[in-house]
Amino acid sequence: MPDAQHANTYDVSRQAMIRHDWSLAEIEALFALPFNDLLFRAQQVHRAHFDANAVQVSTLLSIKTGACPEDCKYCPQSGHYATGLDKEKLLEIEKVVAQAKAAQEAGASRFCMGAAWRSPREKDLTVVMEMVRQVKALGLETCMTLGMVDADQASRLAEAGLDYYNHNLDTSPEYYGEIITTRTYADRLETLANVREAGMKVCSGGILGMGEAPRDRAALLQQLARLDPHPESVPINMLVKVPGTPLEDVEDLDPIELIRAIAVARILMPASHVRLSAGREQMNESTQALAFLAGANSIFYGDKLLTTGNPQAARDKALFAKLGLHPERRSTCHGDDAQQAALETAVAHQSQQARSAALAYDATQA
Ligand code: SAM
Ligand code: DTB
Ligand code: SF4
Repeated sequence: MPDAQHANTYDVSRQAMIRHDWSLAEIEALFALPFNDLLFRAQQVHRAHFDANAVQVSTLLSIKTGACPEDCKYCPQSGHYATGLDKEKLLEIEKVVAQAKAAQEAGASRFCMGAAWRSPREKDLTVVMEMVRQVKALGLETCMTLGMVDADQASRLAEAGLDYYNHNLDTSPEYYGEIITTRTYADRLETLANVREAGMKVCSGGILGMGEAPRDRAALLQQLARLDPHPESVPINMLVKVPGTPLEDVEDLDPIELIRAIAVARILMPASHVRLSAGREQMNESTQALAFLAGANSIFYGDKLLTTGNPQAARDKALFAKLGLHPERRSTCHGDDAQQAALETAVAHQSQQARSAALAYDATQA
């Protein structure tokens, strides 16, 4: 971190790194760098903006599951595909708050609630607004992903205190039509503009490994970097191949390509949190470690994503301990230092136990 004397120069140079005009050729040139050069550059950018060993920790909950009218080819919750998923109506507020408390006690700082909707109906919006109020009252950051929202819906969610709204671009504009036909790329950009206009933080990213070309990955990141300001949170999902979805048999993406995409996302959006999102259960520890080295600094934590699995919390604690990572301090809710300190002490204690457990576990595998 800079000392006071250098603070101004440092801020100016940091600001200069924030660009929204990356050309596709420039982005493809980053992807084409020798791997070590790309990771070195991403680490430099990462360290100029973040504590390189801090990882923001969010927990997800599906508050309304399945029977979605949209036809996203990757999604187990689309009503267009037979995935055998148990459908659920909108959860009761008390159940959501109880899950949020459990997530907080386990060490999450943000609680993300997802609904399988094209967009929220009026009667649902009033319920989810109350969920936001009650989850926020626990001292957690709140995030929701409810499909498309218009300007009025976005401002009401913001009024309820919603911190982040997640809405992904998913892939490049060129490949998008191969994946979703029931809403357009322009619809998605409009929702993001409504969220930003309402004063909420934007969470937007995409999915890799859907059979897209390398150029599509570059074009997705270009679209995200064109958003001004950049999304505060950029989830990079690796496709979870769910039987029954049209993408169940798509060819696996080489993990090195995932790492390259994370490194390029870090370079293009230096001050954004880049989340190593869905797909971690299928990844080994080395791939995840490389993702953190490439600049990923956020994860979903907890045994479940929305409908599919995520690494067991105990395994993630062991991984953090092995890599010397720690949960990031909350960026909002200043004045809550006592609670944060208690959380960090609890996590440090658990980390110590997890480190011993990881060593013991590894010894049994040797
Ligand atoms: N229905 C809302 C929407 O689409 O905006 C919110 C929920 S939706 C499940 C949120 C995001 O999860 C999608 O935009 C997509 O990026 C991601 N997702 C869904 N299924 C996935 C899968 N099988 N693998 C990876 N990511 C997935
Ligand atoms: C995001 O980019 N990934 C999360 C969250 N935003 C809502 C969802 C991942 C879903 C993976 C498939 C599932 O569990 O249903
Ligand atoms: Fe519905 Fe969202 Fe799944 Fe698309 S990604 S089918 S909108 S739940």
